[in-house]
This record gives sequence, C-alpha cells and structure tokens, in this order.
Amino acid sequence: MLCVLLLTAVIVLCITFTQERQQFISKNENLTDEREQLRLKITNLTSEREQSYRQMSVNGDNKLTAELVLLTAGWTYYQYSFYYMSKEQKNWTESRRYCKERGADLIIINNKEEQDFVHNTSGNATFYIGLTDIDVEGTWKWVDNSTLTSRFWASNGQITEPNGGKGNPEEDCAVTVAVPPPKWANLVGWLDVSCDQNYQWICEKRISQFILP
Ligand SMILES: *[C@@H]1O[C@H](CO)[C@@H](O)[C@H](O)[C@H]1NC(C)=O
Ligand SMILES: *[C@@H]1O[C@H](CO)[C@@H](O)[C@H](O)[C@H]1NC(C)=O
Ligand SMILES: *[C@@H]1O[C@H](CO)[C@@H](O)[C@H](O)[C@H]1NC(C)=O
Ligand SMILES: *[C@@H]1O[C@H](CO)[C@@H](O)[C@H](O)[C@H]1NC(C)=O
Ligand SMILES: *[C@@H]1O[C@H](CO)[C@@H](O)[C@H](O)[C@H]1NC(C)=O
Ligand SMILES: *[C@@H]1O[C@H](CO)[C@@H](O)[C@H](O)[C@H]1NC(C)=O
Ligand SMILES: [Ca+2]
Ligand SMILES: [Ca+2]
Repeated sequence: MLCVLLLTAVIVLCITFTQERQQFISKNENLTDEREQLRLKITNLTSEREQSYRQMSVNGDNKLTAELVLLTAGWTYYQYSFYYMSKEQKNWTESRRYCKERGADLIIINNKEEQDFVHNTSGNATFYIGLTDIDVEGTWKWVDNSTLTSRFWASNGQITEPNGGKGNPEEDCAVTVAVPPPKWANLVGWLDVSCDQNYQWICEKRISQFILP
C-alpha cells in the first residue's frame, strides 16, 4: 500500500517536473527570441537616428535637435564633453572633417583625467587626436589653436616622442596609444606620425559648444 502511494507520488512529481522543464525551455526560447527582436529594433533605431541627423544637418534648421539626436547615436559622455571613437580609419584631415561635420572637432586633451579616460577606453586602437605642428615644426598646437598645458608624449627609454622632422621624416600629427602595436614597442601615450597615415580618431564636443535656444 505504502509502496503504491510512494510510486504514485514519484510518478506525479516526475510528470510535473517534466512539464515545468518543458515550459521553462520554451520560455527561455521565447526570451531569446524577444532579445533578438529587440536587438534588431535597436540597430534599426540607431540607423534611423543617424539618418534623421544627416537630414537635419542638411536642412540647417533645428540645429539643436540635430545635435541632441547625434548624442544618442554612439557618443560617450565624460566630464562635460561628448566623445566619438571611430571604428573606421582615415587620415588626419579627413578624421577632423568627420568631427567638424558633426559640430565637433578632434579631441583636445586638457588634463590627466581626460588622458586617463582616453587611455582606459582605447583598447588596442591607435587614435588621432586634435594635435599638430603642421604650421610651425616643433610647435604643437591643439585644433582650437591653444598650446599644450599637459603633455603625454610616449617614451620607452630609447625613443622619445615626438621624434618627427629635424632630420627624421616629417611627422606633424599626433595619435594616442594605450596598447602599442609591435612596431611601437612599449610606446604608450602620444606619438607624432605622418598626417597621411590612416588611423581611427576621437571627436570631442564640449557641452559649452552646444547651441542653446
Ligand atoms: C511563447 O510564445 C508563444 C507565441 O509567440 C506563446 O503562444 C507561448 O505561450 C509562449 N510561451 C511561454 C512559455 O511564454
Ligand atoms: C526599420 O523598421 C521599419 C519597420 O519595422 C522598416 O520599415 C524600416 O525600413 C527599418 N529601417 C531600417 C533602416 O532598417
Ligand atoms: C582608468 O582606469 C584606472 C584603473 O582601472 C582607474 O583607477 C581610473 O579611475 C580610470 N580613470 C578614468 C578617468 O576612467
Ligand atoms: C585588437 O583587439 C581585437 C579584439 O579585442 C582584435 O580583433 C584586433 O585584431 C586587435 N587589433 C590589433 C591591431 O591588434
Ligand atoms: C586658428 O588659427 C588659424 C590660422 O592660424 C585660423 O584660420 C583659425 O580660424 C583659428 N581657429 C580658431 C578656433 O581660433
Ligand atoms: C586624406 O585623404 C583624402 C581622401 O582620401 C585625400 O584626398 C587627401 O589628399 C589625404 N590627405 C593627406 C594629407 O593625406
Ligand atoms: Ca578636452
Ligand atoms: Ca613619432
């Protein structure tokens, strides 16, 4: 009698368990499905945003709205500035053009915190920054024409950057590197490079540069 009861109990438990497991699996599948759909939706929204931003910039009106749209499409906020870190590579002039077309400019690194932020988010990429000595060899200026207040030139004991010009090949544009490629053994920080090389780049737009109504 007890055995029969126990057996029944075990069978009931088994069936319940199997049913719940089945439900759990199908719920899981549903969730995976939903996640995939959401991901597609986000991709869709992001590209629609980029498009409406372009549209608005072309029209020239409603500039503030255009700028606000821009900020939600792949820009990062840190300490009163928005930053765009490109995936693409371009030469220095074209990189700068990309930023300016979006009401920004290549990044100006004002202090240690900003350099740390860039360093921490760089990964193994090499990024152009808004620093050049193209006007006067050896006189490095930011894209807003200001001179350097903080310097983070790379040095590895043998090579000290900047090392272009003055007997070496011309290198009038600067990049920042956190994880140097093999050809730049241990050179972490800023390096001067030839402006016609293609690298990724960082745009910066300070909040104070926004056009307010
Ligand atoms: C999974 O989704 C289908 C329809 O998409 C629905 O009929 C079913 O009840 C859902 N399953 C669970 C466990 O939510
Ligand atoms: C976004 O999705 C809508 C419908 O869901 C579609 O009409 C539109 O073409 C999609 N846009 C893009 C850029 O994929
Ligand atoms: C950069 O990373 C270091 C080490 O993880 C951390 O201590 C520091 O706060 C970070 N700085 C910024 C500006 O993100
Ligand atoms: C940088 O790292 C990514 C993966 O994190 C890898 O795919 C890529 O090849 C690396 N690039 C270089 C230049 O090492
Ligand atoms: C920087 O100086 C150049 C000429 O040397 C000038 O054309 C440019 O407008 C200046 N830029 C700013 C932001 O003042
Ligand atoms: C930068 O690239 C553009 C487009 O490819 C090209 O027209 C221009 O000459 C290049 N400038 C330099 C300095 O390499
Ligand atoms: Ca800055
Ligand atoms: Ca150099």
